[in-house]
Amino acid sequence: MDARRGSGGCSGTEQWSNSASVQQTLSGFIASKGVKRRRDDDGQGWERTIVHIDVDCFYAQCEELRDPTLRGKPVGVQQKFLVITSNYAARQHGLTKGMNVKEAKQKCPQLILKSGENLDFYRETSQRIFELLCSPNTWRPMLPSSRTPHPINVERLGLDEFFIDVTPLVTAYDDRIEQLERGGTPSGQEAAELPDSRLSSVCGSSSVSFEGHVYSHEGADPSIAVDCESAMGGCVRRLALGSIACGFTRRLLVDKMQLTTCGGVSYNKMLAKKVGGEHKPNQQTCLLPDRVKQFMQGCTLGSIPGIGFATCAKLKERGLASVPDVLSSPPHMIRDAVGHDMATVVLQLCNGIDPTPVKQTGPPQSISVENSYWASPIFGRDGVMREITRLAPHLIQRSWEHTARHRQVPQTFKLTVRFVGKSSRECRQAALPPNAIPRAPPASDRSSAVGEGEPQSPPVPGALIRLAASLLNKLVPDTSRPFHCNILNLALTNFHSAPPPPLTFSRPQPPQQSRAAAAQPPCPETIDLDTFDEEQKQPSCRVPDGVDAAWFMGLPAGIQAEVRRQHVNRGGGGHGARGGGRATSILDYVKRQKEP
Ligand code: TTP
Ligand code: MG
Repeated sequence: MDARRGSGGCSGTEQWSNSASVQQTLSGFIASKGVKRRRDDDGQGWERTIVHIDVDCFYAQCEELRDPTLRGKPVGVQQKFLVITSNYAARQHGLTKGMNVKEAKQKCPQLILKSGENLDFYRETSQRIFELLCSPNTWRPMLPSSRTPHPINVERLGLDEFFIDVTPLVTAYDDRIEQLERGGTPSGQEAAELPDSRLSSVCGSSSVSFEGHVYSHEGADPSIAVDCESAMGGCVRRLALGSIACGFTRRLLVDKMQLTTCGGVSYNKMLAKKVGGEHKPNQQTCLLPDRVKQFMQGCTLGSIPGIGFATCAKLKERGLASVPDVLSSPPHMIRDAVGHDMATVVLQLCNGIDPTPVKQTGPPQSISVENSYWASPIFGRDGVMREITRLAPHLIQRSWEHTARHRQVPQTFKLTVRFVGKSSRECRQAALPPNAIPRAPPASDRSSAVGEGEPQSPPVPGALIRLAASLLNKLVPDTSRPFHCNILNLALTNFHSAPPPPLTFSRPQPPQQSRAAAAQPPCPETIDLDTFDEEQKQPSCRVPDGVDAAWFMGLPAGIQAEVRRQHVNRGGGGHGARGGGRATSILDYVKRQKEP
């Protein structure tokens, strides 16, 4: 079986119209129109529509992206002596996540193993998915044509999971559908305005179409559907619309990134995440309110996101090992086990309630590189410093990427080690001295990431090494004490806004350039700001004629001063090249920012 085309799956070529086989049509859902708009949900939080996306065998799919000849073959990703994940071709042979290499090879002798020690490509792929999901352009085709795009919050969890709050999208559909319902069955013209022709079947009919699986409604059950819709204030229909949004998202990831995913749809994050794992790989599942109790009863406590290992252990000590155990116990017993606040969370989650919002993920708070040395721990100060020197280029590379993407620079360096024989990690941190992280070379010169192909390792400044050595001294003040450590982590934190990059300008373009080329910013020639005198660096409110004021005021003071000077030299605005050479091109460049 081709694992990529399971029931409810999506491929790059699948269209809305031919996915009928993966739909669940629950007849009678909206028969009772008089009550379907009621928003009374007994505190269950049915108002929202949340989609959870989990990339199938993420690292293995990344390896297939890197080397498409791997597709269809069994591929495992190895870290140390473990196969941390494998593609579904390999899982058919009985491989599981975290299996040791020896056993994996016994189960699947033809297994192709790729090293998963360097996470750079996985991180980059994750970031590309995230940026795709955050782009307003992504959601525009899904909105009814009369709507302007709403902000859709996307929260990243780890590298391959994403929560998407599609409520604004669903509300836009829902309002449009209601509007159409008030006017009766939509005419062909009105129906065409809805982005998916299937949505028109929602309007004025007695059924709701879902994409993918609907938990425990396989085969449809109209009577339950009617009860469910009448009691649940439109939630069923919103989730049906959410299932279509989920399918849209998953197809997009196949089309744009050649990645298959699993999707979960429900009215909160916990339920969406949990139900998404019901049908794997490359499928999606929706959980309706009427099946939440049944769904939760089947969950182990430890599998519920939000109930951690320590909480599970404390509950287990009191004989509470499952959701039914918790729900049938007096609340004071849960409070005694885990304290008041955690007991509230546990009871809510076991009842399928999760009010936590989908928080838009911002730039990372810290970046780090880490290695573990379980088989052969690092010995002594020299060993640690050798490893620091080996890892530091990776950290610098990631710092460059962070700065390029988020325009932020780190202020603090943190060194973390785990000593052999100790159960926890220890860390020390200090402010980064100037020049501890070298300035990134131009993008074209650093296209080869560390660890990929022939690496161009960033230089490691002595200032960074000296700082790491002083932090190591604080961690191990007794220089004569021998020690081993099995985890080493270097991190950069405390990001501040980066100063604007030095502006680059070009000489005037040759007249024969194409229109397309003319629209691009010209090819750079660096201006040395230090050649400007201090007086000229002072900002001024005067903006030369023909230059966009907001854009101009965002330029460094030295550039502003130089542009003004040229403007004055030209007598206040002509296009003649009076000063000649570089100075003339600055004004021309600035003016070109306004031209179409
Ligand atoms: P998962 O989403 O748990 O696993 P997966 O994406 O490989 O497989 P699927 O979702 O289809 O079940 O984890 C995402 C990635 O995280 C995974 O590809 C490899 C990495 N990972 C580890 O580094 N260590 C681990 O113990 C696990 C489980 C995953
Ligand atoms: Mg995954």
